[in-house]
Amino acid sequence: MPPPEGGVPLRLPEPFRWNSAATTEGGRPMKRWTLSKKCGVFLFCIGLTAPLAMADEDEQQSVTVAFGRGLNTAQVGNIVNHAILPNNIKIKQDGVVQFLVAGFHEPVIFVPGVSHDDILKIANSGTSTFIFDPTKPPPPGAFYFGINPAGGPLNTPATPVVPGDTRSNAQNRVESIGFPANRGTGNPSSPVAQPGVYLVICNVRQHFQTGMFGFVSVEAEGD
Ligand SMILES: [Cu+2]
Repeated sequence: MPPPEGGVPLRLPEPFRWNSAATTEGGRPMKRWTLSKKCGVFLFCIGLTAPLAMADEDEQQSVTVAFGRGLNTAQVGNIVNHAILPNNIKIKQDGVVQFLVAGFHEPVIFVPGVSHDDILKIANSGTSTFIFDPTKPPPPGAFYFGINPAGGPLNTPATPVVPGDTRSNAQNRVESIGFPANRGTGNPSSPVAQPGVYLVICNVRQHFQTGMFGFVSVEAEGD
């Protein structure tokens, strides 16, 4: 049934019927198509802008960070892969940072007040693979001490596809670090994250020395 003169069709028009017989019934079906196209474009635009607006909020509460630039990073001296991206992370208290650890890396995060120079002095005073032994308790000032990338004492073996492929899921993993306003439970438990700037390093000595570090700025909720 055609809509009242000058009115809008009560039924939602079917968007892709413009090539059907209905299009030959005078001009009105064409108007239907035009209207449905406008509706479609409008809804499409809402679809595009709504997630962007929400992402703006989400970025402050959940941030994904590349910890290593690619999976196959076990080669000594491959400084291309000694990267934290982005390396200047902002998050609200109670937020979480997901480090996508790709390769032989170990994230360590220090409380505000521990500086890059403090750690560089320690790093330059030794020569072993790690700055802080991953099989020992966390170093002073550590807010978070990452998972041993060698897979612990069992040294989880790689699952090579081709000879020389050293990838394994002991090295390639997600480490999810919360910055809560209240202490959590568990072992290790989540310590309270006071607002401030937290230094993030890779505990592999050479990686840190070649620039694998960054910062997480934790803002108080409401700021
Ligand atoms: Cu590293």
